[in-house]
Amino acid sequence: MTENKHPVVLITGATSGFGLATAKKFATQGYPLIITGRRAERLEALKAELTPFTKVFSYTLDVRDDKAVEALVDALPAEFKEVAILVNNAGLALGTEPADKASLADWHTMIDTNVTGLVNVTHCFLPTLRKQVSSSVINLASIATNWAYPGSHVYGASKAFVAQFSRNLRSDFAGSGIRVTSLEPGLSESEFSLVRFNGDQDKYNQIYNNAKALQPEDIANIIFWIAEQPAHININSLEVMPTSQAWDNFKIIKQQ
Ligand code: NDP
Ligand code: 8X3
Repeated sequence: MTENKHPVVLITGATSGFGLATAKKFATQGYPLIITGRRAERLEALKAELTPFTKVFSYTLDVRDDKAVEALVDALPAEFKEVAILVNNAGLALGTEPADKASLADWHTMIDTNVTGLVNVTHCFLPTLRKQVSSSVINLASIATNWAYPGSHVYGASKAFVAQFSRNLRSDFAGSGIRVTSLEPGLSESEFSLVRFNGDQDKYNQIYNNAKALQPEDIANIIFWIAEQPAHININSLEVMPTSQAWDNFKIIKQQ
């Protein structure tokens, strides 16, 4: 087996948006890549696109399925086993209705994906990450981690879990080689809001047209920058918004 020149990167949710752009970023810099997601055809197309740049192993994976995540660990070919950079990116929001109008099934799907899925993958790869001289776990949280807004309820709460889980991992691994980051982006253009709005393109356009939202490549560059920091530096959390976005005032609902 030939030695890898760069650490092995595992990206969940590499079929779209941030994950896809991050795969391209690391691939063009020569990092061996494990790309995962549920949509097999997209993974195969991405693998074909990136193979001229680096070694790519693609694996169809639903992060909610803990047994499938365990199977990925066993399925990795020798040159992909030493995962040193884990990008826990797979995630989604469903709906923007107020909590009492939201679907319980959607709440479960968000918790199963954003919380349980992220925990499944992290738990499976911690032993490998621990073995590396230096390794990184970069978790995709959100501005919804830190700021409340109407319709965020379970989505924001699931991302608050991601941020606190990241801090707690830092506590467990302080002084070890494992670094952990909670990356907290704001308005970003990807399939995220189409998924959230159940495919409603008009609703999507109302928000994104002329908003100059962050692009997946912006987030990929930030993820790459975090991973490339010298081993003694841990970026604990990083919140990023497009320049066009800022906080609104607290609202006051007048009472009679
Ligand atoms: P996209 O919808 O473009 O991409 C989401 C990715 O997650 C897809 O590759 C999808 O792949 C994957 N995914 C979803 N569910 C599962 C699952 N059960 N198992 C495996 N993979 C899954 O959205 P973004 O790229 O924008 O979002 C990426 C992450 O960033 C998410 O965690 C999101 O919450 C977070 N985020 C997004 C922001 C935004 O405004 N866009 C801002 C802040 C954070 P597939 O369907 O093939 O499984
Ligand atoms: C996605 C950003 O503002 O839609 O996490 O919650 S937001």
